[in-house]
Amino acid sequence: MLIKRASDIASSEITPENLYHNRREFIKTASAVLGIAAAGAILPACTNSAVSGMTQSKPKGKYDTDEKPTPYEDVTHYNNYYEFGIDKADPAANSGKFKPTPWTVSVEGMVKKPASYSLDDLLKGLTPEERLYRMRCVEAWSMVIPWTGVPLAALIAKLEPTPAAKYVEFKTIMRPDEMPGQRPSIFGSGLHWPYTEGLRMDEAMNPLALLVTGVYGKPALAQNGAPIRLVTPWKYGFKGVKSIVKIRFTDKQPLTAWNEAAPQEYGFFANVNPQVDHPRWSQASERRIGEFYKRRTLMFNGYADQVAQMYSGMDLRKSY
Ligand SMILES: Nc1nc2c(c(=O)[nH]1)N[C@H]1C(S)=C(S)[C@@H](COP(=O)(O)O)O[C@H]1N2
Ligand SMILES: [Mo]
Repeated sequence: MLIKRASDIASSEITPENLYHNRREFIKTASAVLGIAAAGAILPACTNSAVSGMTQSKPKGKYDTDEKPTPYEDVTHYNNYYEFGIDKADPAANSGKFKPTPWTVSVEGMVKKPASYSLDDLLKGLTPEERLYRMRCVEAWSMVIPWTGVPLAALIAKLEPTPAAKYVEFKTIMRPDEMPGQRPSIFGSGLHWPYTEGLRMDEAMNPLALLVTGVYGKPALAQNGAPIRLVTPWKYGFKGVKSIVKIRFTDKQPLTAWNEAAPQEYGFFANVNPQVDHPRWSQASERRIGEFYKRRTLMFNGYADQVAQMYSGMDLRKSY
């Protein structure tokens, strides 16, 4: 079921000229894996591969899935992180100069403890929780990733937003010297930097919202968003903003990077919803990385019991 037709979107709005150098590879990959004719538009893409790797041996967390983790090699070599380039291999290949330490996070806006925190100070007193989450990316590929991190709710409780705060906004670091994708270039991604994401306060307080510092029990690598990134497993992958340096509490819905770049395609909520298609492809099924047959996509990525009540009374076709 289409909520918006592809023809409603002027391709000039969503397809920066400069993306064409990668268009052939995009089309090859997208049409091979999805069976569609990719239109050369920008996609917040993840990718597909079948490489064997480590298995998970951590104690089971409260919300862990029983599904088999995606190999470490895939989790760390097939990434989406446009600051390092728009190909899936770019983040691993181009992040060698990136330094995740020292790290400072600025907490701003409607909050009782605004300050510039070192990462250690920011996370001081919070309980690390190890969980295995399924992450679903927007173009019907999915991975199962054993993340390590702290619940976002615990950090928010510690920072004490004021009652006026209705949303929390996150921003990625600006470091054009270390992040080639942030430099002015005809090969740019079409996104405006810094990468921005946001959650409504109740979403941010949901126990599934995680600030990730590790992957497979090791510190997260640059390509996975080191030293700290967001993971919201009931939402599409692009909500998971990487290398966060700014957390701002606000009463207005933040303008997020993908929503700004292609509003008809990427909404603020981005909840996984098999009934609401992306304008250019179905979101009813997905291909787990390393698997051949597609699976039926579950409402809220299988986490409806934990998150559905937050959206009761909302029209999820409009609030996509
Ligand atoms: N700063 C920043 N964060 C980002 C992105 C990005 O380009 N820049 N890509 C998003 C998208 S589209 C996805 S699918 C996930 C991918 O996370 P992973 O590479 O750890 O699987 O990161 C998200 N976070
Ligand atoms: Mo994505």
